[in-house]
Amino acid sequence: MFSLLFLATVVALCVTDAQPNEENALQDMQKKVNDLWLSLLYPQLYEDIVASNRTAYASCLVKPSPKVGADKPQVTGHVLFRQAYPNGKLEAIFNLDGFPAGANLSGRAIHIHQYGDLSDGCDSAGGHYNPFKENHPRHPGDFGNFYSKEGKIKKYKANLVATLFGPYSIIGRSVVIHEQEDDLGKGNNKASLENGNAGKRLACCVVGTGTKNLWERQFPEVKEKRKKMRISFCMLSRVTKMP
Ligand SMILES: [Cu+2]
Ligand SMILES: [Zn+2]
Repeated sequence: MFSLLFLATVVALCVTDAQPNEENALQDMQKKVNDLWLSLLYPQLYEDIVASNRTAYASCLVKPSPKVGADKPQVTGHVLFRQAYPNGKLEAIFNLDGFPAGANLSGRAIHIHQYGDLSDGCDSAGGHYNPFKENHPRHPGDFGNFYSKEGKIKKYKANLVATLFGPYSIIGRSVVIHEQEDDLGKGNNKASLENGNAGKRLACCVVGTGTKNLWERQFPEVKEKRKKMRISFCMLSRVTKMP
């Protein structure tokens, strides 16, 4: 199987010097190579992607870490992913509940961690998923800080670096929700460059392939919130521009 993949890749590389008028043929060839890789390595995922208009979906059912005491927030919910195949950027919906009610001025870090092993709660998920041996916060699953409102986090993010496709796919890895804010590598210590000093792992889940159903159910809500925020921002900037 790998010799076939190698051959297909070599064929694709041979045509990378193509002239502009051969661009369509080149794109077609790249698409075929991508299809071949995916259909051979992940046949079920490939079938799902083709069946859902060449868009991949993944979902992660968040549960509190059993190692977190009852005095800490018991976080539940979903992290959902969508990505157009083969060149689309990853989008995500973070829909979480169980944070303390009331305004929370401090953020909570969310990351992709290396392993999908939750046998010892979220602690067995390993460190940050770091395929390119970079410092934090340049790991593909460093999603930054999230702020809860009335105990909930509802957030849509687009243009993420992590991917559902290829050798660096996050499928089978875990999402971890932390107790504290991510210092984004500015903490002046070793841990800051590894994990952002984000503290305890409150909750986590393993990313698995999914259908469009959950995404389509939850997306209108986060999209509506985004639209409202954009309108308020536009109104505010108009007010501040007034003489
Ligand atoms: Cu983390
Ligand atoms: Zn990181």
